[in-house]
Amino acid sequence: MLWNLENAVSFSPLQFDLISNVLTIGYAAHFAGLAYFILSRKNVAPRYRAMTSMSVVVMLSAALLLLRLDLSFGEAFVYDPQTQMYVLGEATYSHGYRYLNWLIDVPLLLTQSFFVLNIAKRDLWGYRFKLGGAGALMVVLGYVGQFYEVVDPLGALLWWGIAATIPFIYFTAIFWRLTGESLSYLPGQAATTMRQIRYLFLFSWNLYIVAYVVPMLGDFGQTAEAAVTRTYLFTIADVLSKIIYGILLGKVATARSVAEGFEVDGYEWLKDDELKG
Ligand code: RET
Repeated sequence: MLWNLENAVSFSPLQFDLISNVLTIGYAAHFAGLAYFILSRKNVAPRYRAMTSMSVVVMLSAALLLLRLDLSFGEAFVYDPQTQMYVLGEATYSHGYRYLNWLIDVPLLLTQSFFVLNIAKRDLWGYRFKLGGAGALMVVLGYVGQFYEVVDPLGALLWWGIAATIPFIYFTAIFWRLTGESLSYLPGQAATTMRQIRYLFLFSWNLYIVAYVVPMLGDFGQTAEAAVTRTYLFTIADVLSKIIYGILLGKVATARSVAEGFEVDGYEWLKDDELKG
């Protein structure tokens, strides 16, 4: 059947709770992130506020879609007292909601960084188009592939995965170059944070690939344990690539704002940068 791994296995109460709990943490964290980004808007100069707005949009779409995912999990599986397991009831569960969330968030996350980088105005739309387009293409290919995770995990899933890797490498190379160039012109603290963002980006975005290949891992790949494992990996990747990434980009924007003479309460210490930078 073309459906997700979860539907092909049954869960012990512990496994059911582990998945349901981490899905709950997932959307709760994004709602918390939503509050944080709304409240911290004032910590950046007006020219960087569109970047914070993008974090707000990312948080809201992720929180709602992850909530939908959590509800879908709860609806799909029912407790069977006979076997003492959670088994598929009248509905099925779809991991696909994740990918639909990525379709919104991936292009936003990739182009959001442009606000704190110095990119010539005439190049801006070109980069938006390349990164946003390649990001969306990667998600669509991955989305199609994930339908094959039960019928043909190593064949079809792998091929869609390889296809998705091409746009992934393309936009990662551009992102790496643009953010790398920024290390020479960003003021002290902003450059330090940008260095962290680059490695966070590499780590967290690659974690999605690790989660994606879990169903391919031989016998283990098709078990309830594998379903638990990949849900945790996806959630960790979500928190790192959206919430922590957004917080760090905000730090870069605050450091730039202060270096440019904008007064931010509580961040006066960043002013030293101006002298160094
Ligand atoms: C897939 C398929 C296998 C190949 C590659 C993939 C990459 C996925 C990535 C997803 C990032 C998602 C983010 C979501 C935020 O909401 C599709 C798993 C390369 C990098 C950042």
